Amino acid sequence: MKKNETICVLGLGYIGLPTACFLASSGYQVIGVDKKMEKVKLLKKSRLPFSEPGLNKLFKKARKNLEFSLKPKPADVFLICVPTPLTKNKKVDLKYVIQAAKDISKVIRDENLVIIESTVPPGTGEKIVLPLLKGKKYFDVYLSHAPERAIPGKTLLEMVNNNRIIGGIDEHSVFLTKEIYSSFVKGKFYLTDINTAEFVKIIENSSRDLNIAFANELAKLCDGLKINVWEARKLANFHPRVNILSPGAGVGGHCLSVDPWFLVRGGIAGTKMIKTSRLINDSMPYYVIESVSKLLKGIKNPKITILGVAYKANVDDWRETPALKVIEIMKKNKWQFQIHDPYVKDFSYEIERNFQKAVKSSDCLLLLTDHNFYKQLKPEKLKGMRHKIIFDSRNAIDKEKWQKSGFKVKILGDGY
Ligand code: SAJ
Repeated sequence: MKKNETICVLGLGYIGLPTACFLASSGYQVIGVDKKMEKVKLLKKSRLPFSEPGLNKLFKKARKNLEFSLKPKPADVFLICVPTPLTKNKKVDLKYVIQAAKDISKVIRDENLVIIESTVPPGTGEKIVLPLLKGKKYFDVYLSHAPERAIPGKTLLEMVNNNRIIGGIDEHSVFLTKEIYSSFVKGKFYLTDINTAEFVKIIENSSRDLNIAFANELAKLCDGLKINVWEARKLANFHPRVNILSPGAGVGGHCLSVDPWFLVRGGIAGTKMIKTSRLINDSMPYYVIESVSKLLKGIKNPKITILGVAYKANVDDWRETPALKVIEIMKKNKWQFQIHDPYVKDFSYEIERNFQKAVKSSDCLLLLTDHNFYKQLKPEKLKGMRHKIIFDSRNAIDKEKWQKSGFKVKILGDGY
């Protein structure tokens, strides 16, 4: 594939847009496609729809080889980076992938390459996407899956340095795909068939979800045993073959809380362990609220200040954030609440940016996301709270320091 050839990237989200930028800055002509008119308008004006470290600079470098459109145009390569959400019944909803394949089929030509980056259940490429691309036409289509492993907050760095799996419907599909990613990826490439690549992506995320579920189970266990899970975990992790992850208010983001479900009803055996892990992680908002209730005993019409609604530290992404479940339960309990987050924009609820205003007349701070901003708080400087109580679901604060400032402090899993 020569660098002056054209690549059409469908879906300009957290993965699609940086990938389009990397390809354009490596010399490919890139057409970025998104169904959202607002996003396309913004990008045409050279403005970014979300923030990610380094993206501004990369976008500027890539801009001369980048154009934006609402529909795919004829190209040499098509990259599908659209979301794969869950239905209400926790089944994969492939409507965006299917629509992308249909849109591509209108402009595809003989010997074009289609790469699926979206996370999809095994078999999707071969059984669903390929027939849609070919339709009734008899020509050659190359098709592969090249799952992305970059982590939000470090997307650009990891897109370049992570090792990559590429699986294709045939060897030539794999060969062409590797050539394209080689233009900016410094990590190693591991090559396989398309079904295996689809499966590998999902088991990576399921494995992390499973390990977080274990940590969450330990946190719940420790609360009855007067053992601090954070200390216990630290000590256990000194073992050379143990790596226990961190408990928290739940697992958010568009990957870990979604992808494992793609496997739950799969195969002959089904997957009890993966499903149980999902249920444990989804139970954490309830557990957090139960613990906060104990702290609020005797306080009528409590007012809570939520600290952090991003799905994880130091990002503005709130997709599938467990904070939404926490808020839903608080509303059922008829608790009043205010929300503070230094990063998140356009949330489902109002966010108070001014920290002092957000804590004013509050009875309890509920730390859900361990943004650095909260780690650096000085408890002695907090003014105007009605009761000085804090629940920290991420072990972000120094318990002793806050206690010295008169706070009643509970850290998730601290044994009490
Ligand atoms: N979390 C914990 N405890 C931990 C680690 C994470 O509760 O010890 C929570 C976070 O707070 C967050 C959620 O899990 O709510 C997910 O965060 P994350 O940082 O573990 O992962 P993501 O969703 O940002 O990115 C994952 C990554 N997958 C793996 O590490 C196996 C990333 O490499 C993938 O590219 C990404 O999913 C994706 O797009 O699939």
